[in-house]
Amino acid sequence: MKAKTIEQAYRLAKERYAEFGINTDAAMRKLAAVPVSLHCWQGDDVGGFENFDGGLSGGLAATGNYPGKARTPDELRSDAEKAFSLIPGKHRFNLHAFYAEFGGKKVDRNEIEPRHFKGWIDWAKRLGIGLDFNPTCFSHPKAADGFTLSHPDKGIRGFWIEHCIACRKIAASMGRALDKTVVTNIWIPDGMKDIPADRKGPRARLEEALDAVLAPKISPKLNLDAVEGKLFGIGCESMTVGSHEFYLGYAVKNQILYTLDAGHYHPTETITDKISSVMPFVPEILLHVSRGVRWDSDHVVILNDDLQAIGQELVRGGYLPRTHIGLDFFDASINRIAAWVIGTRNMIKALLMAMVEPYDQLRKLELAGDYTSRLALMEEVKTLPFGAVWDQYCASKGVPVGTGWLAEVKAYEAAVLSKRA
Ligand code: RNT
Ligand code: ZN
Repeated sequence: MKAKTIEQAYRLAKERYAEFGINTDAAMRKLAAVPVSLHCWQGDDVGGFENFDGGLSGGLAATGNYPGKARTPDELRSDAEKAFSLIPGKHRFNLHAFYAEFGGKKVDRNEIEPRHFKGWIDWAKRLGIGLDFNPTCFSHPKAADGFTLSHPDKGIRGFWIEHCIACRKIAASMGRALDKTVVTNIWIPDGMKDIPADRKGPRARLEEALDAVLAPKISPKLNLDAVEGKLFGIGCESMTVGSHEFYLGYAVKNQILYTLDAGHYHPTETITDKISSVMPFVPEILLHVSRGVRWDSDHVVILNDDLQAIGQELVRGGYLPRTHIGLDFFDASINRIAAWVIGTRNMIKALLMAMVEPYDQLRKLELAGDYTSRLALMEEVKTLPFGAVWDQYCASKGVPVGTGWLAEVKAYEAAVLSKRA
């Protein structure tokens, strides 16, 4: 698109929004300060770099065999950098523990140290971005029977406790090195395929294990802890130990972060209504913005009603300062860099849409009981010239406008990805 066209369209859009009392320039400034954490695992189908032979477990599945997935940390960093260059604004990168670099040695999960992430920290420093972190409690022989922190065997439980503590310490060292707080998110796959006899025991063990994991005190300036619940996973259909009620209770009691993954609820349930419901009771939240489709909780994020509603809740409620926005999807059937770019640009778009919404007017109408006008205005807003504001935002941040980014991804695919065996 021509620079002049973008500018002219924006000028008209700006006037149109001004009629509703909206300052689009101010909205774009506000948007630029909101980071989104790109999840490393979209780049290699949740593979990691450890080479345990078991493959992906924990009820996770990345389907598809699109060529060119990252096979090494350097490839993953290069791919992520390509994605960052096509996304407006300054963002973050979210690592899982099994993306450590051991220099050919075998290091088990309970022995990982900050030095195994030096490559990632140096890279993040160079890009000027923050990192986030996750213990990897799956794809490992000691997670093969589907239990980790709630395992009935004390030794295995202890192993995963050590792993999670090691992760919190690594996160703290990342936070210190980058001078940017890291969020460490604990998700475990523990659960039962068939109807359990004992639901109480595993949850009691999980609570005790989490207490042990969180026992070492770490400055909240360096690391924040989050817990992520789930309804079910493949092979874990009848009971998930870390259910929502369990973790919400745990997060409230211990004043840690609660993670809302958009794909972790019943199919007709969204996280929209949950944000304002949990915010009074937890210090901050972490979002795993995702898209559930039937059994899968991890399709690439699109600009659908659910995503727009998440953006609206965060902006309307003034929750952005207490929200860490992370993404969580993995699609191996399309170009993986494109998946990152599409999902992240959509997340940012949804935030901008919410920032140019005439929320004050909507709320006034609502308080006055004029639901007729509220509905009329909500519908009108849907066809305001938002695209022109978004295009202007991309142009102002020096990234391709429209689908201009796609040509760059295709060129990178031809030059780099297609050369990967
Ligand atoms: C799994 C959780 C979890 C994972 C990542 C890889 O259902 O959503 O967040 O997707 O940790
Ligand atoms: Zn998640």
